[in-house]
Amino acid sequence: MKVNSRSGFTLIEVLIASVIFALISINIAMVTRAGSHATANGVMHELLNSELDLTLDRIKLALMSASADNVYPQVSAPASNDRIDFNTSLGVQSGVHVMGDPERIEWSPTENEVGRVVWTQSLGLPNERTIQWSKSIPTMQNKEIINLSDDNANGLVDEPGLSFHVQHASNKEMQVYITLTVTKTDSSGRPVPANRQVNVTCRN
Ligand SMILES: [Ca+2]
Ligand SMILES: [Ca+2]
Repeated sequence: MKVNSRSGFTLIEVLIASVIFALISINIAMVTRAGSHATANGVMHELLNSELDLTLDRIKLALMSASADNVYPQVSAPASNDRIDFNTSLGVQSGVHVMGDPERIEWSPTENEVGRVVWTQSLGLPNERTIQWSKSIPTMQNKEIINLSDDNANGLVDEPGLSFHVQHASNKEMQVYITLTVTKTDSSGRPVPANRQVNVTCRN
């Protein structure tokens, strides 16, 4: 009669099983953590692009009805400005153009390293009000530093995080170019910038 000399597991087998179990657990934890980081960063990129699009859309919409003769300052590339003042054209009454109250869109500093984009309606008047459009705008444009050079090769020198410059077309139309960088922090605490330039034609 054959007798099975083995009963249960040997110590070596138990140790090997424990090591394999530990390695599998570590791998699962790493994959899970990488997955949650990827998810968090994906959400952060969505928010970053949404804020960039929404802020640029608001600026474009405001400047679309601005009267070209009432836009200040009118600086051309490679110069730019972090503020633009304008009046919107409300229409014509008895042959005369009726202008809206003065407005301003500008970069405004905060206590942190990033600033805000704010729109001021009825500038300097008793009914003046200021509305924030974005709060994640760095001092300088992405990959740009103050050194009298165009570091990010966009035709502008030392341009701020929100910058405006104008271009006069041959048909005398005036276009305002808006260049914007928005920055958010990813799940590792690293700042991630996104930038875009759009332009809008102002009314003559
Ligand atoms: Ca530049
Ligand atoms: Ca520079």
